[in-house]
Amino acid sequence: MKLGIIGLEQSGKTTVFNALTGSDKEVGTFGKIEAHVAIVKVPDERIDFLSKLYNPKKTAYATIEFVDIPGSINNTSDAKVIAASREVDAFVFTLRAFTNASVPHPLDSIDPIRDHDQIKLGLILADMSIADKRYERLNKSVTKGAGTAEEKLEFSALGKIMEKLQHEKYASEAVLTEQEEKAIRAFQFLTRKPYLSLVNVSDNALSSNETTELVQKIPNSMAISANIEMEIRKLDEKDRSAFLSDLGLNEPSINLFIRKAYQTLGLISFFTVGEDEVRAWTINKGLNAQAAAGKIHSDLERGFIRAEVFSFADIKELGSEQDAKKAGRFRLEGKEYIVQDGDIVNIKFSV
Ligand SMILES: Nc1nc2c(ncn2[C@@H]2O[C@H](COP(=O)(O)OP(=O)(O)O)[C@@H](O)[C@H]2O)c(=O)[nH]1
Ligand SMILES: [Mg+2]
Repeated sequence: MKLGIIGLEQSGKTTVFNALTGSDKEVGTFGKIEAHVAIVKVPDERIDFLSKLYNPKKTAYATIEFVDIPGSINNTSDAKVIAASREVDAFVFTLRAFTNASVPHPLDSIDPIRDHDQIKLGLILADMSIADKRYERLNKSVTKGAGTAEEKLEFSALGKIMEKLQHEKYASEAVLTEQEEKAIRAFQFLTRKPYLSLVNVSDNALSSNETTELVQKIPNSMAISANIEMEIRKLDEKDRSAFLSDLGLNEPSINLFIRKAYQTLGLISFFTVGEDEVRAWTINKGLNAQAAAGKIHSDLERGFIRAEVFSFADIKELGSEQDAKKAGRFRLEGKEYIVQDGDIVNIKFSV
């Protein structure tokens, strides 16, 4: 899973990147075009618990790759910025709400809703330029009865997408058949990618009424103070808890953000456990047991027999696999079983 951090210049993208990844990249580098990339562990208390219980040689958390995409996404986006944006699976929009007299805003005023619209417009324009060109070319062949079956699918899909984009709507609103979806996948339309917004507020505005109202107006958003989060990330464990409780927080907002990202992207985690390894696996919600087994290894998918399943909640409540079994909380599931968030899975297979 690759998440691209995008937004206007000086909105705090690099600060957010540092907070998320524990990096120490220079901030305030207006106009520098260099993307930063880092892979981070997804904090998960369930893995902490299982690791203590099984005491394995190795503990592996799920990971997310973050890309700090510099420059602005707006009506004059740089081609490099757009190209980098096509490569990610989903977006984090960084919206500036913090005031800081020494940091100029490219549009000279603080207005996160306007900035959200700017980003949206930038993404729509980038998609339009691609869709438009291809649509016009296909229009010449397909409407004359020429063109392959594949091109006809592409043409009908692009027609539906253009219709949305022209009305300043996202391509994701176009309802496509599975085949149409396949036919246009290679275009990597920006406005078909999921996204969520971080409203970057001043240090003292995290829980103000104004912030609460703002977050309600912006879809899929939450407030953070990127500056504070970056500082929190730098502290060691002990100082961190003290600092957080001073701020009246239970945990860094960044953890909350990652859970929200999972929700927005429709992702869940299942676990494999044992003496060798306790590990989290990330899958799309709705995947069946056989397909999920394939995430671990293709042999497990090919030779799938059954899945032995506990729920994390049962193991936590009852303390061990034996006790969960005694309580009748052990399940044998077939290949069509839809894997649930928090399932602890052991795949039986034969190849
Ligand atoms: N006061 C305040 N300043 C911030 C915050 N986040 C970023 N900044 C400042 O805004 C400037 C631009 O930040 P940067 O992360 O480089 O923005 P980018 O251009 O979007 O990557 C830097 O001087 C940061 O220190 C914040 O939460 N509060
Ligand atoms: Mg930057």
